[in-house]
Amino acid sequence: MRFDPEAHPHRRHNPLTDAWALVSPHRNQRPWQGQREVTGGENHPSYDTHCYLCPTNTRANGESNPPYTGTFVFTNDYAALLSTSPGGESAEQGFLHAEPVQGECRVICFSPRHDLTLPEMEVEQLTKVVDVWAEQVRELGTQNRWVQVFENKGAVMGCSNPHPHGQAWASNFLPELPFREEECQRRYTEKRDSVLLCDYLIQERERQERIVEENAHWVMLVPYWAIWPFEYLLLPKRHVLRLPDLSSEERVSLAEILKRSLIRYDNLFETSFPYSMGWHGAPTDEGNYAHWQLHAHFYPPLLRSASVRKFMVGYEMLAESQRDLTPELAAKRLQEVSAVHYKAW
Ligand code: H2U
Ligand code: ZN
Repeated sequence: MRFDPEAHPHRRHNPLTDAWALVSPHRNQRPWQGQREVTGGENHPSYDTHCYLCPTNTRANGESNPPYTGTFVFTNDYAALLSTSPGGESAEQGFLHAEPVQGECRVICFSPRHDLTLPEMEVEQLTKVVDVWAEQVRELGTQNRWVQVFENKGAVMGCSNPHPHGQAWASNFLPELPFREEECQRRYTEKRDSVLLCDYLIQERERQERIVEENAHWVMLVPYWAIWPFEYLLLPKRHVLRLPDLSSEERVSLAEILKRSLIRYDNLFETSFPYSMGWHGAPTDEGNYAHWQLHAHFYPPLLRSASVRKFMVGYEMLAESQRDLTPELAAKRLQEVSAVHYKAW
């Protein structure tokens, strides 16, 4: 019998983090009798008096939101990182090792509309979200080494409020995962004198099978090494270090590919598709980061329906990530669904 990656167990390498994932395509027909998430409650009003993100409402710290009409950014009232926290030497006693850190956390409201998720927004409004992401990276990056822009969407992902919003957490250190991406991309460039994710995109564009959306400036694909069932990797077609470096044309084109790709997510199970997404650009200190390529990750937990999710438990927690559905089949399903939102059918 000859090894066939479409049928036989194998491991795939993630060159961006130097991690491995087990793929078990032969298990695809495994029966499921586990938990079903309760969905529903998807029809929200356009304004909610009890929402702490809606315009003019009062937040936990007693402040009122302005009557904003576009995007709105404020400092997280429960910030995980503080700019005023003391610095100094690390505290080290044998195995007990702690390092002081500083930073800042902000909340980014995408629009005044309580009910309008990214895929349902007009490209023009979505471009404003892109602009605010870029602006936060530029602004917070002047004082911090890393600015993590992200969105938690859906209660399944622990999102506390359906009002569409993201966050930016800035820190004076490189967090764990960006640190690994930094090392892998740097090593690749030292060895080959080219950029890891630019070279990866060349190979994916030759093969086409994992590409879900492509336009003038961007490609959305299911990476070969994906660990979440319908994971996306979003890449610019040119070499770009950070969000603020994007031209206005590239920002509109980014809004367009985001809209189409996220509509495909929603259409997959005809539900507002939950995920955690976030941007990885070059660190924002003075170093040379020519080996970096800007990209975004989308990690959605849903697997089989609006109520059946993948859990990263057992083998994943104790050994390594594992999946049954191959990234190729996931890409195929995303390619096959409509790019017109199901609510507009
Ligand atoms: P999620 O994106 O995970 O739902 O988090 C929303 C953030 O909003 C969360 O970090 C903050 C929480 O600390 N928040 C405020 O800053 N003010 C509030 O009045 C409530 C929640
Ligand atoms: Zn709201």
